[in-house]
Amino acid sequence: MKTQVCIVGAGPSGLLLSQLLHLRGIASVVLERRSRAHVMGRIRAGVLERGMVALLREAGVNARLDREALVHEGLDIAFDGRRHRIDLAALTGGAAVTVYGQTEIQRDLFEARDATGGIVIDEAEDVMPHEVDGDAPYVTYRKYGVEHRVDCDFVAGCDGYHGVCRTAIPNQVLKTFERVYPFGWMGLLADVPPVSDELIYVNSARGFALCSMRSPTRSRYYVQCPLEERVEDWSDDRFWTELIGRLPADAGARLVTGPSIEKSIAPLRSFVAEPMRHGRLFLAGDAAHIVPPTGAKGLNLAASDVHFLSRGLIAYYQTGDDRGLSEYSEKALRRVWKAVRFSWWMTRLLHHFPEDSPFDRRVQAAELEYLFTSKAAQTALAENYVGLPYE
Ligand code: FAS
Ligand code: PHB
Repeated sequence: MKTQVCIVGAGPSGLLLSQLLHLRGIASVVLERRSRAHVMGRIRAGVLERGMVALLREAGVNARLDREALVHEGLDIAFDGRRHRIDLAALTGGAAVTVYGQTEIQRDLFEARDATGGIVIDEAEDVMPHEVDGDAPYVTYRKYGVEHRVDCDFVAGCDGYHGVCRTAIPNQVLKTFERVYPFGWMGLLADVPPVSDELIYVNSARGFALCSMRSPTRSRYYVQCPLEERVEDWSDDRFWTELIGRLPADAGARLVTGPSIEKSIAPLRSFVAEPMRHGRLFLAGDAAHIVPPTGAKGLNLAASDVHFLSRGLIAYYQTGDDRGLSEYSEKALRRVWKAVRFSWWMTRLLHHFPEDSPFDRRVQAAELEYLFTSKAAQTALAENYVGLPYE
């Protein structure tokens, strides 16, 4: 099989890139290791930056989002029995965030690719990029026991943190930067009305909690938990009790509980791989970077990578201009590191770090007090949360 861009991974990065390229007449093949049902079964992000929404609109997959998504102009930070609303819109000249689940984005993108004749091959085993530092890269895979080869001009590694494409960059070229956090997030999804109209981020004496949502009838909650916790040890009742114990009293009193649809524990890490390009291989999304979900940046960084990469590929194929491709890694990483910093800062601000000294805890309390009382501090949080420009 021959194509122009072989995309490894059918997560949001891979499918969005494939759809954007298709709309500009550029052919791609998407190779996905798991089944489509498995990909659709993942519960992940829920908050979209304005840049992500614009890109989904450019990809022509915004119809359901426009009907069903919620627009939030603020969020609450709660600490020490106090709750402060960060007025995102007022502090950023009218910007807001959009609440729409990653699962729905995956559904919309799969449907768009199917409707436009996209080639998305799932359950592709042992996908492996070859000769990415030459002029004729190719990707091999096996399906139903039959070996296949995709010859292409470029390979897009959209295969997430545990993917294979990053390993195609030689060790002497690849530099990685990592911080692993000493706790995880236990998330619960339930068909109950959200406790509040907007998100509530909580730093409580018992640890971090987050009240989020997917719709007016479906809520998403998280509590910080030790890394050694096992989700099977947490009944729904135990989760709800722990969550109520961390929420401000008024929110706890209003919380509507119910049976979980999904419950899982995600570890938290910050990770960046440089460069995001090697020869004719380009990394995008979680394949190149991971952030703790505190700042709601993971999925949104995948969007800005796809924005830069799709423009570089479109310019190359339409005019022969390869500057976008040459500048891709540097441009993407400039925005990645700002989001990595912000996600680290939000995580540091709102979680209990077991190794913290009394001094550290006083500094954290002072940082929250400063945030509650300083418009400059709130503006800094707001402009990062709604999303820094794609520049
Ligand atoms: P993805 O990991 O989504 O997709 C990569 C795809 O490549 C997968 O479908 C995988 O099966 C496939 N793949 C892997 N190896 C392959 C191989 N060798 N061959 C072929 N295919 C291969 N972000 C937020 O903003 N907020 C959140 O609350 C949040 N929660 C998260 C919870 C969890 C448990 C995880 C893991 C991530 C969470 N994220 C969150 C981040 C998440 O949304 C990612 O940023 C987003 O999925 C990135 O999309 P992709 O880059 O497409 O990577
Ligand atoms: C979510 O709704 O899943 C969500 C929202 C905000 C975050 C992380 C996760 O920071």
